[in-house]
Amino acid sequence: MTRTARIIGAPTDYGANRRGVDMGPSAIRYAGLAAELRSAGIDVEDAGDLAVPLADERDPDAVEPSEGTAKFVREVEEVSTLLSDAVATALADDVTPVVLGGDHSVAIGSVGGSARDADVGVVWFDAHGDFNTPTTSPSGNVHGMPLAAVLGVGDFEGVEWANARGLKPENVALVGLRDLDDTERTVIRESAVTAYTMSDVDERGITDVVDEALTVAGDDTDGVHVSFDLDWLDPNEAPGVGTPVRGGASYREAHSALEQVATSGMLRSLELVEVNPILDQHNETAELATELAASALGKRIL
Ligand code: 4U7
Ligand code: MN
Ligand code: MN
Ligand code: MN
Repeated sequence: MTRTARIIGAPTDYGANRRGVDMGPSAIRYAGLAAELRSAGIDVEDAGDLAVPLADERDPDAVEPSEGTAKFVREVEEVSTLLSDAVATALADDVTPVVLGGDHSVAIGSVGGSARDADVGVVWFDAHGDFNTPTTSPSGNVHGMPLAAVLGVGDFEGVEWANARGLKPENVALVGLRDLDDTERTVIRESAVTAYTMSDVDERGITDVVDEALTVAGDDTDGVHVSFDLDWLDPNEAPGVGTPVRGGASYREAHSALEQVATSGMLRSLELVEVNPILDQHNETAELATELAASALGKRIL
């Protein structure tokens, strides 16, 4: 059966520390996402972009981080609610949501929508843990908090718009970590999520790690949401991201990981986040995002 992908743009940067990721959906479409997916034999619908509150005048540095702050949390809530509905609607229409960020705070909406009426697991490809809470965050930026938000950790306990109904920490796997904040590290250790660092990838190889991550996410669930932060890749491969960290996944490791996702047959929803066209070189990070989406959705060479 041919899979139909529905592209949903979430052009927001309210969760990030710098402007630019709001142009991600546009850059990824310009890089040819729909054509790339169609040439891989996938049917494509484009739902356009969510109506994100206008941000042209805002200055992230104007909001001082203080303990317990989540910057622009009202705007993040608004976008999350819109996105959660769009993702849940796509799934009800029997198509695969492909969400284009936007900063990683959009995961609150996409995971929320994916896990609204089903038990869902999550594989989180990222240099970062995204497990801060307003209390532990050194920055106050919500893109460093979405996993804690959907799991209801700390300040997020009982926050209905943020918590994902059908998601348990036992079904969350983080892959490729290499930059955690001190308190965030402790919270991850104490949580029931499974976390693999880049050292695990070095020692065991990407295939073994992703295989185990998919087993964790797929254990007794109806499907898997893949949240893909482009900063998971090494900055040499993906320069157009807001918070680059050296020592990331290679081009081949990234394709291989997402080909494994496709082969598993468990992919329920996908998101590609944190592409920042302002920092990119010749749109190559957006092009990479289009290629990787095709791999995740089942593109085959032969
Ligand atoms: B991304 C950070 F302090 N941990 O919380 C924070 F280092 O979605 C970075 O993974 C978060 O890109 C990065 O602000 C968020 C920081
Ligand atoms: Mn992230
Ligand atoms: Mn990241
Ligand atoms: Mn980032």
